Amino acid sequence: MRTLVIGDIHGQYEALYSVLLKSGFRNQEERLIVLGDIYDGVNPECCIDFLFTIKHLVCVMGNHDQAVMDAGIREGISDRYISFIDGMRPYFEENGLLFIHGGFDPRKPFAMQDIYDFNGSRTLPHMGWEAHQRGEDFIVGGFNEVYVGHTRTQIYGFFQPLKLGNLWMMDTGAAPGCGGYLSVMDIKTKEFWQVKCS
Ligand SMILES: [Mn+2]
Repeated sequence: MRTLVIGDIHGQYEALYSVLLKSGFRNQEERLIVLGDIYDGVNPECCIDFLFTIKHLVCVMGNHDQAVMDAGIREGISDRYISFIDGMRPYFEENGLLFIHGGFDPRKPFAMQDIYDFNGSRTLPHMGWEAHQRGEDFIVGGFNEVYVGHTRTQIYGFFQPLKLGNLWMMDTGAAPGCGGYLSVMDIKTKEFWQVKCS
């Protein structure tokens, strides 16, 4: 059974549907890990309805999803979407792999950091990119691999999932107006599929 990881969806329902189709994802057998920022953009509720059809689904909370929970704008949003967002995890860890929306600060104890660090931090990509610039391999301690969204690969000039040591950046700019792609990747083989977003 494959496990695929997908970057920030930002309400891009057509891209979500298309990229999973492209990847050959089987929604009753295979697993999808979503890195957050689902409830945003034009069609967030269609995205969630579609995600409900996936049997093995893991979602981590993005800052945009968190904002829905925080801002009191939950009025007018159906209960099933609210409980979906409410059920998103701060992060997901399995077999030495960490899936988290923003990241965390590796210079501070993991246990001292909260949901706002997990979904708002850009420290890991920044440290990873600086190490890359120095020609060094960036290794996030304590994990075999770390997958983040939130910080777009475009800021470093890339339009594909970006590997910086054991850090994988998966947000390739699907948000409306970013002119990037929604990307999904097989966590084992690192094969990935993309759909252009507008
Ligand atoms: Mn984000």
